[in-house]
Parts: sequence; C-alpha cells; structure tokens
Amino acid sequence: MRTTAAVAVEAGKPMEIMEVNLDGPKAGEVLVEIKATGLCHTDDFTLSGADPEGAFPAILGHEGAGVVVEVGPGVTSLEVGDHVIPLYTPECRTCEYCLNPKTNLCQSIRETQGKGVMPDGTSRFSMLDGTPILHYMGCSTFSNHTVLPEIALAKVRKDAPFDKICYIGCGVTTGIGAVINTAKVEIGSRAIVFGLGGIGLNVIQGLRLAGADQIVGVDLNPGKVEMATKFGMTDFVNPSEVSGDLVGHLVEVTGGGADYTFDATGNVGVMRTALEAAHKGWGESIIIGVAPAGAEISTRPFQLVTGRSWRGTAFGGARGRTDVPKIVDWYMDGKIEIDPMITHILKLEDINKGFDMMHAGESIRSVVVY
Ligand code: NAD
Ligand code: DAO
Ligand code: ZN
Repeated sequence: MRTTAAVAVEAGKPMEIMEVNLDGPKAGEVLVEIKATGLCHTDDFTLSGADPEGAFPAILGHEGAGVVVEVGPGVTSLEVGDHVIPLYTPECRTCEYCLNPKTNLCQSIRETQGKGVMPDGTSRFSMLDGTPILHYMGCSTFSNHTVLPEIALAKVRKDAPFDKICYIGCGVTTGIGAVINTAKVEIGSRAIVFGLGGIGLNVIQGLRLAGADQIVGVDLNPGKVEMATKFGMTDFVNPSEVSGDLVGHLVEVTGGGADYTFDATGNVGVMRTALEAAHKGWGESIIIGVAPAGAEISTRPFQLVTGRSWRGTAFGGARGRTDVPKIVDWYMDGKIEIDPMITHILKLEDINKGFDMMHAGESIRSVVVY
C-alpha cells in the first residue's frame, strides 16, 4: 500500500512529507493505522544526528496510538479494529529478560530494532523509487500507517482518545514509571526533578501519586513553573538564579538532600548535580535523560561510598503490554492527567514546526493528529 509519512532523509535536515510504499505485515506482524503521535525530545535527538544508533533515511516517531488494520499469519493476541499503542520496549514474555522481574528490557527483537529493520532483517517502508526507508525504535509513528511486531503493541480500551493516550506510548509512562517502578518512591519522600519538560512533568505527577511530601523542580526556563506547579511541584529552583553551589542550595532546600532525584534533561553535568543532591546514606538518583553520543558521567566515588546510588530507567521500567493498558485506565478514571500537557495539536505537514516549538521551549507536548 501507499501511505503518507514524514521522512527523516538526512541528519540535521527538516523531515520531508511524502508518499511512501508500505509492505503488508509478515508472520507475527501487524499493520496499524496511526491516529495520533506525540513529538518527543528523543526523536529530535535522533534527527539532529547526535544519536549513535541514528541511521537515515528513516521514519521517526515512537509515541503513537492507532487502530489495527491487518494482522499477519500467526498473530493471536490482536485483531482488526483493536486500539493499540506501539511499544519501543516490546514485551515478548518469553525471553530471558522478560522472565526476570528485575528488568523491562525485552531483548527478543533488540538487535534488528536497533538497526531500523523488522525481525526478519528487512524494512517494510520504501520510497516510491524503491529506496528502502528504515524503521525507528520499532515504531515509526510519523507515518499514517506502520507495521510492528505483535509483541510491540499494547491493546488498549476503545473509548480512550488517541490524541491523549499516544503520550502514554513514551512520556507519561516513562515519567510516572520512573517513580513507581524504578525508584519505588515511598509516601512522605522528598524528591528533586531536574528538567520540567514532557518527561519531568510526568515524574512530578508520579511523585504526587506516590505521596511525596516535597517535590522540588529544577529548570533553566521559568516558563515551566506554572505547569509544574499544577502537577504537584512544591518548590522551584532556577540554577541561573542560584549564586554559589547549586548542590549545597538543593541540599538546604530539601533539609539535608533528597530521598530521590531524577534527571530528565539528558545533560551529564545535571546528572552529577542530581546524584550529589541525593541524601547521604540513602538517596537514590535516577537517570532518565538520554545524553549525546560519547558523553560520560562522573562524580567522586566517595559520593557512592557514603550511601548514594545512581540508577537509570528506560520506558519507566514498564512492561508495555501489561502496564500500558493499566495506565490508559488510570487516565480514563481521572487518576492521572494528560490533557494540559498536550499544548499543541498539529497536522503532519506541520511536524517540523512542532520541533521548532520544542527547541524554543514553547511547548510541552505537540501531538500530530492524522
Ligand atoms: P524536553 O525538551 O521537553 O524537556 C527538557 C527540560 O530540561 C526543558 O524544560 C529544559 O528547559 C530543561 N533543561 C535543559 N537543560 C537544563 C539544565 N542544565 N538544567 C535544568 N534544566 C534544564 O525533553 P523531554 O521530552 O522531557 O525529554 C527529557 C529527556 O528524557 C531527554 O533526554 C529524552 O531523550 C529523555 N527520554 C528518556 C526516556 C527513557 O526511557 N529513559 C524516554 C523518553 C525521553
Ligand atoms: O535493550 O539495549 C536495550 C535498549 C532498549 C532501548 C531503551 C530506550 C530507552 C531510552 C530512549 C528514550 C526513548 C524515547
Ligand atoms: Zn522479551
């Protein structure tokens, strides 16, 4: 079939909207009509050329929601008409990783997914002249139709609005999951969240759900304060307004250091500050942000010797096929909020403007509706 997509033709160039060829689903695969997709910082990171795994031409996008149009041979858990959220972290439920409760990093299709192809080693997308186009994070939601492995689709209820639940495909689950699955924050905790963007706001929302007493937000952009406060931030710190040592200031604001700190910036300097602002003896710092290729983190080992720990999280530690439908229920039941964070709705042809707004710090989440 033919479908319309925003194609990342080259690193550092705006995406081009074009008709592309899409082959139908093979065994174990599913054709999905994407109804809505969010624009995440990670898509921008790959488009910029900073992503070591980034390869072109590719169809980016990993935060989508849509409807099953066709299933390939052997697909048993989905049928035509089902509503689904694509999963960049699949859940096969049989690999060594899926069988270990300590991780959500299913490895069953990792190698091919990282190369931008389907599990059989080929791409379903091509340009009209036949040039292959790579998949991205196994999702490629910047295409009106896409093909995914069955194990990379979460089946969700049909009454949930696509233009909101697409955000559960990355930002919402990553932020809330970092608090609930990874840090396992206890009631009454004190926390610091670095970066109040699409991920950090969901960390704040997760901390409120978990019953944290103090939620300190840190961002260079004061324009983020209003929204963060709405989601539960109790204190705000703008590093550019702190004279002297930022760690010392944060330790003072939290009465000795935070029980939990979260990096949602991707900046390795911020990651160090986050670790060092965690409480001596027990503070845990969780890295969510994705740093540029080649970047490294550092601190004095004594920071760890004296009881702080440094951890990371991918997709909020969530097992997508199991957890994503539950998070959709939380949204539909009013337990979590998504609507205020969707600041812009765009058409596919305006997708590059969405990234311009991200760069200017004007949006939280822009969503493309097909
Ligand atoms: P975003 O651009 O919406 O938000 C980033 C925020 O950080 C902005 O508000 C910005 O002002 C702030 N910031 C930047 N530099 C700062 C600094 N030095 N000090 C304080 N604040 C600073 O991005 P996002 O969509 O929220 O993504 C955040 C990070 O999370 C990115 O690195 C992204 O790639 C990563 N991410 C990780 C996962 C995962 O599973 N681990 C999933 C999705 C996104
Ligand atoms: O299993 O080796 C692996 C990698 C899984 C990819 C996890 C990606 C999480 C961070 C990227 C941000 C996604 C938007
Ligand atoms: Zn698995």
